[in-house]
Amino acid sequence: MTLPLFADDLAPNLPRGVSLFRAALSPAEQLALLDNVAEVIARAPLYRPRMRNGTPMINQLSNCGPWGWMSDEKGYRYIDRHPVTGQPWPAIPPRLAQISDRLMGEVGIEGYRPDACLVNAYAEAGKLNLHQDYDEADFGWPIVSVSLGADAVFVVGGYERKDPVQAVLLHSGDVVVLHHDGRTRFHGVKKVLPGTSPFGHPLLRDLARINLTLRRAK
Ligand code: MD3
Ligand code: FE
Repeated sequence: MTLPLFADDLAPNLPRGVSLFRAALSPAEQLALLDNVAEVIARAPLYRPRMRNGTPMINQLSNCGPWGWMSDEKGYRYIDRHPVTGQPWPAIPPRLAQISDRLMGEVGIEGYRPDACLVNAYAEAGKLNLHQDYDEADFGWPIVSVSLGADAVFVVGGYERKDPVQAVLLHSGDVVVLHHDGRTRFHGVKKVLPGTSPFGHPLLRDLARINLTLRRAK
């Protein structure tokens, strides 16, 4: 018998405020979203921001919505246009806003109007070091995360970097809602599992995994 890598994969016991919706999106919805992401990055090209210390980030990113997340030597912030092209960010695809609305109904949150969506583009060697999302004005609003493409080992911990973390395998079509006391937990992506995407798409020729995070920035 082969031991599964994640014995609790089907029903992981995640902390309060970290709500995982497995296979929330059908394959057709995922492919349509990937088409929308392709349209977004045609207008707002992926680029590799620098961290505060000047080193380039591992993943490329872009944004849609009125505000986009940005990092450089001046630090982290939300800006209203692409830092390379100078153009305003494209609109949040209606399909993505609808997915968020649907899940807000399930977690019982009213009045969530995301004004930013970060597009994280992972190559096969992509990862995201343990961090907190701390650049938004009001942590009372949730973050909605949509995974597309290859599986990824996601980790979520506590409120201090040294706190123990729990690993969860995220698949294409999974959606995570971070709310309440889940919102400010440390989290990251340890690794992408190359070749695990359930389908092909032009975007997934050069990229392994796309993660979309809807946020209320301001
Ligand atoms: C848990 N993205 O963009 S999404 C990020 O898969 C980010 O690309 C990861 O972390 C990714 O900032 C993880 C899931 C996620 C997002 C925000 C969280 C999990 C979170 C905030 C608090 C706790
Ligand atoms: Fe994050």
